[in-house]
Amino acid sequence: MRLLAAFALAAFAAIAVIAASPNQTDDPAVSIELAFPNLFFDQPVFLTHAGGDTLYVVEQRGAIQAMDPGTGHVEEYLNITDRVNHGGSEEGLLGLAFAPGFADSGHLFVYYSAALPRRSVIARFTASAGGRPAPSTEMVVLEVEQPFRNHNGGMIAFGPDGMLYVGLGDGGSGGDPKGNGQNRSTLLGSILRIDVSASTTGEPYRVPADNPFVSTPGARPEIWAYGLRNPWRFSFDSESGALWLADVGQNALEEINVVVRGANYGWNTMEGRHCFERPKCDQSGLTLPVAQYTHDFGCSVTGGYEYHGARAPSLEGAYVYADFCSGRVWTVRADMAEPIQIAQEDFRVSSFGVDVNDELYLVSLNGRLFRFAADPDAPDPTATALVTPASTPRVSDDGAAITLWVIGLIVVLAIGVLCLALRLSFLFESVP
Ligand SMILES: [Ca+2]
Repeated sequence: MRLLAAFALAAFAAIAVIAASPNQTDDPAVSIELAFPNLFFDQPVFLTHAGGDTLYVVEQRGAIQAMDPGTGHVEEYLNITDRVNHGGSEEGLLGLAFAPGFADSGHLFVYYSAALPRRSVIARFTASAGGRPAPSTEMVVLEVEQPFRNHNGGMIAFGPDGMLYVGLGDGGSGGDPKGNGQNRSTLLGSILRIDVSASTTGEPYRVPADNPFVSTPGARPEIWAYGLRNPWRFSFDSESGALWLADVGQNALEEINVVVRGANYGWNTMEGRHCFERPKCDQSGLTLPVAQYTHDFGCSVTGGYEYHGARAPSLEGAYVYADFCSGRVWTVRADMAEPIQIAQEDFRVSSFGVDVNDELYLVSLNGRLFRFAADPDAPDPTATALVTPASTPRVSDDGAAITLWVIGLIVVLAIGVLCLALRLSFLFESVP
């Protein structure tokens, strides 16, 4: 009887050990932390780098702050509040892209809203060697008149091909009343692709000869892709070159798209994968989003980046994006599996941005910068080999499981030996 109780106890101990072993699931175990607890910015809407460690934070009112992430030292890099119109909540200084040859040329490009007339401006500034760009170095590259104050787009980025890509919304109001999304004779509602490598005042940009609509009658040759409502952030994957784009929806659906040359992303024939304001529509020739979510989960998508940082190895290769209103953060992978929610934050994600090492930051409109908390299982970021494929099992979890099993086995054996010793002592005591 006593032996039976001992084995029952041993079995219970073994079950307890199994229950305590780490949960082996595919859910990315990530958390998000404040990156620079002492730093506040004034309505930041973007973050980028210029090929070095310095982070450049774009403030919507019309300023760019340069920050040393090692010391936290911040100084104003450029201030063009005198020409930026921040009248509407979606207007302001919205985009920044350093030229591929910035170290030599000192060229950086910005996207901002201007007034009288209401328009979007893409302009070049030139920094002095190792210094800052003077506001007087501005050279306007492109101006696009804006009929309304909302849906300005605002992202600019250089592709792996060295061309400058520009995101423009449908011109605003609601529902695209002028039909700009499907109209290729306007630059609105499109991603543009222009060559600014040899910009001069007389010829501020060139249209690349391999743009998709250079021979299409009535179409603007700058257009690379169209049918967009309000592309709020796009990015090129630093490894594959894929162009990921988030398109803000009207009243129902938010979209993630992978943009390819010449494609029509559907607005305002469709919102997401559904016909817009009508039960049926002609979907021929339209490219549907690779992911979408309804307004049960948020209200305005903020596009991010395909993750190649060191702090959250389980996210390697996943495209990270968020909702501005709900604070939900998701990932979706290029193999088009369903998105996974990885976090829900209580701040408004105005943008994402990456540093020179491809580490990802979340930019909060309330002035703070966030990032993924360092994974304790991640390789030492100072080591040379940083690649941890997402499919690789986390070694320390397996190690912990094995350790717990060994401890469990030792407990069971010890109890067994104890019982045997007690049983034997009874036998010896009963001998006269
Ligand atoms: Ca669409």
